[in-house]
Amino acid sequence: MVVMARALITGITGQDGRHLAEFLHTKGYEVFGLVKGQNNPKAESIRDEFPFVQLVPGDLADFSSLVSALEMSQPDEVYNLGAISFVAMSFNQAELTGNITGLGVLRMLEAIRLVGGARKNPIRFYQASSSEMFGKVRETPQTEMTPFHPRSPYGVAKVFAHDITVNYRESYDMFACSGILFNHEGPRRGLEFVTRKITNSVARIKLGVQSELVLGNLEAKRDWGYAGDYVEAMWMMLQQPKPDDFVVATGKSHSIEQLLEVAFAAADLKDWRQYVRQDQRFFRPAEVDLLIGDATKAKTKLGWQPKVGFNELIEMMVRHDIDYETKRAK
Ligand code: GDR
Repeated sequence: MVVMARALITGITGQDGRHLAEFLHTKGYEVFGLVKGQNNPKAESIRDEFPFVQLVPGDLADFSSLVSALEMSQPDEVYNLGAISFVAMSFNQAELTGNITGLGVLRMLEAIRLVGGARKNPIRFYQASSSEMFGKVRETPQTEMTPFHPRSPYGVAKVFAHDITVNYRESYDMFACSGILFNHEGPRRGLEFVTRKITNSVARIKLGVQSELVLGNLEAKRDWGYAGDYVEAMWMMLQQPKPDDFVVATGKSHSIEQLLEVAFAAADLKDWRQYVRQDQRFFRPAEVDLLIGDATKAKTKLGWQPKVGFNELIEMMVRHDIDYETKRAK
């Protein structure tokens, strides 16, 4: 009898949770997804889109719910993608961000120690670490060895989460890995993030239902890759003989202005400047100016490579948003 591997994903309703659930399903996994709240509309959409996912109730703010979720799903692998993930929001809801994005990881590690301790095969744990931990960067490009200097409550919480994951690996010999993922995008990205905000607005401007696009800092530079490529790296990390941390990035950086250039051109709209206005309300109290990752370790040890380039990614998102907005207008 073939025994299917079992995976529990927190953050299943987010962009990465959806990509990872799909990916693990194609690999033959039994996929469980942690969902919080009562009558959660996002959980409903997971039921509709991914009927193979078994939803398990629980919340990263509630330790005993995590213990129950682990007992119920009996996972071989846990992917912790759940977080307050919007950097701008973390400035207004700093305590909540610390509790979910930071302490939530400690609760999950403790729950795994408690439930997984008696198992023959230890539960393998993946933590979604972030390039936001590098913040005011100490060196360029950033590697696994670059010191952290976070610039937001989100970044600070992710540093705690990263360090506690390393600490549990070293203290309790847990199979715990962190993927330090740089920005990763795609049509499933939430509308609050700058790539999707831009590609969706481009689509709406093209269709004549929006006239301007209001943004914050246009000078920030990010290393943007495709989310579908990045979830494969998460899985690869948990298949290694030993747990470790890996940077996952494309090694190429672009400014928001370059992003605007490519996105407007993808819809045959000339001169993005005539549509874009800047407003103080979208600037952050502290900014991360430049991120560019060096994924040499992931390439050599995991055999991972990004497949989708920057222009291709943005063009894919604009195409998707034109279809999406056309259907919505009907
Ligand atoms: P980021 O992503 O903060 O890098 O974190 P986001 O897309 O929100 O911002 C990228 C850059 O764009 C600038 N910007 C704006 N951003 C938004 N959202 N809206 C605007 O109107 C706007 N105008 C300019 C921002 O100032 C910033 O410099 C993402 C998240 O997914 C994190 O959870 C993840 O950890 C990191 O990527 C890697």
